[in-house]
Order: sequence, then structure tokens, then C-alpha cells
Amino acid sequence: MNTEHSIQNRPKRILFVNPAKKEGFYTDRIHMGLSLLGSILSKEGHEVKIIDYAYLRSLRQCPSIESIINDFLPDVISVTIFTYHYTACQEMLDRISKCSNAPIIVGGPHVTLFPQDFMNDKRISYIVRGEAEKIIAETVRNASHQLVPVVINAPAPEPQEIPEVNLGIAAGSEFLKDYQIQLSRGCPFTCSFCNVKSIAGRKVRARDLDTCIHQIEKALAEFPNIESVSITDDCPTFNKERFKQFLKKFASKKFNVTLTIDNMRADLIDEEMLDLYVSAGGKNICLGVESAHPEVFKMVHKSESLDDIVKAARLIKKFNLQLGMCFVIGLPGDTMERHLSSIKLAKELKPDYAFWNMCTPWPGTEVHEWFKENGTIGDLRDFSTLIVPKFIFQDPPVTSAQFGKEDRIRAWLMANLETNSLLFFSFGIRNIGGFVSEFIVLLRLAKKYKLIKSVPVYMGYTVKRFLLETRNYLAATRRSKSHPGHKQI
Ligand code: B12
Ligand code: SF4
Repeated sequence: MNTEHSIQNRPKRILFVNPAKKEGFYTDRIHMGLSLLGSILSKEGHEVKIIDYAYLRSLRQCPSIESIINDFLPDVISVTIFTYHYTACQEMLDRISKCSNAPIIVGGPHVTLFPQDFMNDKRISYIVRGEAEKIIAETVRNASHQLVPVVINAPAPEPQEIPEVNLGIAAGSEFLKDYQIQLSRGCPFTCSFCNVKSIAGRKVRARDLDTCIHQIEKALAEFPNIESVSITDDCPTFNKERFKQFLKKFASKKFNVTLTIDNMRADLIDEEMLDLYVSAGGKNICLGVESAHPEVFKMVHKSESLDDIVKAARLIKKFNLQLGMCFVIGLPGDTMERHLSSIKLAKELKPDYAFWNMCTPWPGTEVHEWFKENGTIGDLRDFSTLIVPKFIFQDPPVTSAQFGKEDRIRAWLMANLETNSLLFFSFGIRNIGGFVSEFIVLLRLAKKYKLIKSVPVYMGYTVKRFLLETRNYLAATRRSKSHPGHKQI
């Protein structure tokens, strides 16, 4: 064995980082991609640490990256990049490159969609596009400083090549309450606004269900604070019978956790499935509606009908499940007037929570092409409607002659005020001060956008949510007193 070869094969210390926007962005889940890639590297004998600031923020424990690097002394640093965290990611890369000489690898959805952002970046040695399971071990093994970043187009793994996550290597994992798993990757549909085909592909890669159940079982045994299991597939019900099989297997294990599914298509739900979902501990279902205006809806090419959505929403309510509804404001063909149809539908179907996203023209989507021809496209970097900005608006990333910037902002504000929006959810007993100051900002904005009449509707939802959050908070406090292992934030 020559020296170079043996140096390459020595175990290394690998640090994975998920930067997070400064405020408002947190999640109670540990980044799945990093815990998968970390798992592969741990099995290869490397020492791996994950610092997921989006997760750590939820624990209110955010050690500085400098202190982490000084303690861990990584040989390789891998950073995941999201478009909505773009500036925070750039700042993080600056701080990392100032305090460490380790080669830096970047990957994640933003890198897959916008690799050009890093092509001339002297801080970066490797740019990895796509799912990195098949190339991470070799990339880390050979990692060295590069004058110009090397671009690696990672081939997507087959389902059996997707490993089990290793959550133990993530800081704060002992407090983990939500376990995510993908039963499949990819989605065969072609909704006009969706970039999943560029990220996970149109071909569905279905994982072995028994393997998934076994992984869930192991994780629940290892992390006793887990209270919910989230299925984060792009299209979990692409094969209804298979999904029902999963629910049966999950229910038979009597895990004593709740089951959550981030997104479901209305046309792929039926009574038997909901019955099984409830027996498996399912509590909520969020439907993608996008727009309730027939013309706008037609242009989304969802391959389902508005009628499917109405029927599915009623069925979800019939099973006493929480109903979520996800809308996109300002899609091709949309106008302020047409947007009112979406608000009307949300009021009719009374979801327990609604998401109102601004139309975002991801490269490679039909929406992007439409706005190139029929409107204007702004910068997507740092843009996010849902969690930040609360009442501080970023410019909508697209406009058209029929639906201009100010109208889009008004539409967003109106929808969030008049429906049971999740945007304003973090009140509860812990945050009364925050609520009062936000309310003052809200009143000013409502006045500016001539929406004062919508404020009482919003107050109705807020009082309900306040009571619900306070009740949950008190219940959690009681639980944590009887189980001191739980972290109380
Ligand atoms: C589950 C999920 C969530 C969950 C949990 C997110 C989390 N922290 O884990 C929740 C519901 C909280 C969520 C919220 C949001 N999400 Co989300 N979410 C997803 C979803 C559906 C699955 C994520 C996942 O686990 N993928 C599977 C794993 C394996 O992929 P991965 O983590 O990206 O990692 C792989 C590769 O990207 C790559 N890789 C990743 N990082 C790195 C780093 C290196 C160094 C290397 C080499 C490789 C590499 O290799 C990994 C293994 O294959 C994706 C869609 C998708 N298909 O990915 C959207 C997605 C990630 N979300 C997205 C968005 C926009 C959001 C929100 C901003 C929505 C909003 N408007 O608020 C919020 C922000 C959340 C926050 N607080 O930070 C976008 C991101 C787009 C972008 N360009 O950045 C996606 C891609 C959806 C989409 N189609 O646009 N999300
Ligand atoms: S069904 Fe969902 S994941 Fe599939 S293309 Fe449509 S929006 Fe994207």
C-alpha cells in the first residue's frame, strides 16, 4: 500500500452543517439528508458530527460554529444549502473558511438547482448536485483543497441503496421528538410549480416497507422522547395499496406515537386508507389545493379535480382528522379577483390550518417558463413565504400585469387574516409580548392594505389558537414533570 493510499483511507472527522436563517426558522426534525450521509460515513469508520441549526434553534441551543470547529477539528466540512437560507449559508461558509482549513463540500436542494452560485467560489472544494448517497464516501475519502470547485453530479441511489439514518451523530438528538422517514423518493406527477422532478425525479423509488418499519422501531427504542413519526415522501400515496400496506404494518406495531404525513394528493385518498391511517395513529392530513379558481387550477396540471379536493377534505373531516390545506398565491393566470375563490373555498371547508405560499418560479418548472413570457421573475434566494417574514414582506418573486406586487402582498395578507392560517401560530402563553407587538404591526398593515374588516376574523382564529397552544403547553409541562428526561424549552 503506498503512503498516499493509506492517508486517503484513514478515518476522518467529518462535520455536517445545516445553517438556518436567523429568526423564525426552526424545525423539530433533524435534517434527513445529513443524517443519511452521516450514517454512510460512520459505517466507513469516520467520526461524524451533525450541527443542524434549524433543529438546534428549536431546542434553543445554538453553539457557535467557531466553537464547534475548535472542539471537533474536522478534516472535512459539508454544508447543506437551501435557497431560503441562501445568505445565512453564505455567512456560514465565510465563518467556516475563516476558522478552518478543512476542504468544504456543499450540497442540498439549492446546489442542485443553482450550482452556478458556487462555481467560482474559492472557499468551496466540491459542489455536489443531487442525492449524494452513492458518492459521499469516495468524495470524503479523496477530499483535498481544490483551486476551482469540482462539480459532482451524483447519480440517484436505488431504493435499497438508501441507508438507515444515524441520528445519534446529530447534536441535540437526545431531545428528538419527531422522527422522519421516506418510504419512497420521487413523484410521477408534473404540477406546474413543483421542482421535485429536479430534486428527487419523476421515477418513484419505493423502499422496502419491512425495512422502513424496522428502522422506525429501532429509532423509537433508541430515542424515547420521540412522539411522532413523519412520512416525508414526495408522493406517499403514489401506489394506494402499498401505502395501505404500510399503514397496516405500522398499526400492528402499536408504537404509541402519532403518525404525520406532510402532503397528500386528494385523488389518492379513500375511506379505507383514512380508516387505516387513524388506526395507525394518524392525526392530520394536509392537501395541496394550490388555487380554487377553475382556470388557474386547470393550468397547474395537477391531474386531479377541484371536486376531488372537496370530497377528500370532507372525508378527512368525517374521520375527525385535522385538515390542512396548502395554497399557492399568484400562479399563472391568477388575479386578485380569482384569488378570492381560494379564500372562499378555505372558508367553506374550514381547515384546521392553511398554508398560503407565494408562487415561486423554480428553474425547470412550467411556472418559470410562463413568467419568463408573461411577467417578471425576481431573485428567489432568501425568499420564503411561510415561516418568515410574518408581517414583514419580502418582494413576491414573480409578478404579472394582471397580478402586480402590491396586489400579491394584499392577497397574501387577506388570505392569512381570513382563514385559519398557520403563519401566526407561535403565540400561546409563552409569547404574549411577541403577539402584542406583532398585532400592532398587523393593524398598521391592515390599514395600509384596506383590510381592517378582516382583523376581527383573524382575532377569532387567534383566540382559539391561543387557548389551544396554552392547553398544549400546560399538558407538555405536566408531562415533562412526570418524565424528567424530556427537555422543556
Ligand atoms: C420534509 C421536508 C420539510 C420538513 C422538514 C425539513 C427538515 N429540516 O428536515 C418541514 C415540513 C419542516 C419543511 C419545511 C420547509 N421546507 Co421543506 N421539504 C421537505 C421535503 C419534502 C423532504 C426533505 C427530505 O428529507 N428529503 C430527502 C433527503 C434525503 O434529501 P435532502 O435532505 O435534500 O438530502 C439529500 C440531497 O439534497 C443531498 N444533500 C443534502 N445536503 C447535502 C450536503 C452535502 C455536503 C452533500 C454532499 C449532499 C447533500 O444528499 C442528500 C441525500 O440524498 C423536501 C422535498 C424533497 N424532495 O427533498 C422539501 C424541501 C426541502 N423544502 C423546501 C422548503 C422551501 C421548505 C420551507 C421553506 C417551506 C416554507 N415555505 O416554509 C420550510 C423551511 C423549514 C425550516 N424551518 O428550515 C424546499 C427547499 C427548496 C430549496 N431550493 O431550498 C424543498 C426542496 C421542497 C421543494 N420541492 O421546493 N420541509
Ligand atoms: S403531486 Fe406534489 S410532489 Fe408531485 S409534482 Fe405535484 S406538487 Fe410536486
